[in-house]
Amino acid sequence: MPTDYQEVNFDGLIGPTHNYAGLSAGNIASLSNAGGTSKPKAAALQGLAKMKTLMDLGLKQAILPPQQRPDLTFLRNIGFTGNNAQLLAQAHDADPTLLAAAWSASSMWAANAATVSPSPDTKDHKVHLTPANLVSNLHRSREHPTTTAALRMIFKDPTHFTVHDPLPRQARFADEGAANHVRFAASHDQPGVELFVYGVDIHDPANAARNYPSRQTRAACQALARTHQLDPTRVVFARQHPDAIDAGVFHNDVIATGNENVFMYHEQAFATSRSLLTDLASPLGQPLITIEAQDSDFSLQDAVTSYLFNSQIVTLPNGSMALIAPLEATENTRVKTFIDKTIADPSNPINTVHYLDVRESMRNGGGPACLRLRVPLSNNELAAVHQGVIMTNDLLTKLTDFVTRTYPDEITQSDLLDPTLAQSCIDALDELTQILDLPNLYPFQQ
Ligand code: SUG
Repeated sequence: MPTDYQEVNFDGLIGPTHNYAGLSAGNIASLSNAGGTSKPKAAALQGLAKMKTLMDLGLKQAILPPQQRPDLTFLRNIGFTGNNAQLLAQAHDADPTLLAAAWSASSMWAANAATVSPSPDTKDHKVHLTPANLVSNLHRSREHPTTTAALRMIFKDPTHFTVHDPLPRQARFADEGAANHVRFAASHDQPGVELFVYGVDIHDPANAARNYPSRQTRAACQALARTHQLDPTRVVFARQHPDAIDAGVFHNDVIATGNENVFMYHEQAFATSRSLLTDLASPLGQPLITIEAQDSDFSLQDAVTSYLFNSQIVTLPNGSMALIAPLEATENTRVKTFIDKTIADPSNPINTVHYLDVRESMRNGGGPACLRLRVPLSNNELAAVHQGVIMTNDLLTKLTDFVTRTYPDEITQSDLLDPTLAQSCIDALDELTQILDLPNLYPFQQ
């Protein structure tokens, strides 16, 4: 099925400071693995292996760089002082979660980097990208400046791309990026219908989640639809079910996903599932192919532990679709049965499943789909992207060597006090910007 249009997956390269600090309320994996020993080298190699799997399936793959961590400027901004050893020790003594926030490698979850509207959907026919402000969590709220800088270097050509400023950095506009956004279309090159999912609406505070924070606001979704110049008749806003958030569904991509005309979700994902399907299908001009998991198939808890809905659904060059699922999905018999049934069912185009080991990321609540930002691009647009981040076998070899040489094998929470580790992580990033040809990306290079 040759086409001059494709979805390109930009995966976050897992950074050398990947660690388990329990920083994300409402993210059960993050909380339950807090204080564990992480394996940054293995983590990054798992991420690269995932990219290779997608390339080997004939798909276009690209990469987003990690952030400058530890973020010592942040620690100085909040009043810690001295040489780097003293700075880290002071932060730890005041509040270990502040120290951990400075070290977090959370930018690996590229689905939270930005929201993307491709050119068939926008009034000016440009690709619009808005970096997410991620204000709901301290450690993530530090990502947007470098994310914005990186996206502006990668999507530099103004004839094809607009990289907006992040939305106002305030709770009312809390935005977590593409993790709460699904685009449907008859095929990637056709005008789409964009679904924006939120957990909070200040004008409708009833029925909010009670146990865990809701991260995405309706106001943020509406602002994105406006700035991206979307046709209002082809935009749908839906609210997450509060019970889902309270079961650990901190982003919609933990409970629902879609690709082209396929929509896979759990029946308890949304506050209004039934009308949602009609709302999406009518502007699309054709019914969606729905794959609904009912509570009798498996529970919200099963969805959260297995991360099935954080699979990527990808369109293969032959037009069929594949599910790129986390290995954890095989460990729950109810979920595995559901996958087997879905693959065997001729009424949907998903014919194959690939189970990937991204366990290091999964232990912080990030599955295959969290690790990537989808950017549907025409061949012309793809040619205008900064080519240093487009994955090739040569770049994969270079990055594998780079990670193997420069990343620590393990990090425990006490390692976050080590100024030598801090320096070696930052030195590694200097080399990375040469490999990706992104000079002066990081604050320490300016
Ligand atoms: O924001 N975990 C991330 C996981 C993000 C997953 N992304 C998507 N679902 N798209 C988060 O909660 C944990 C960090 C720690 O605890 O060390 C963390 O930030």
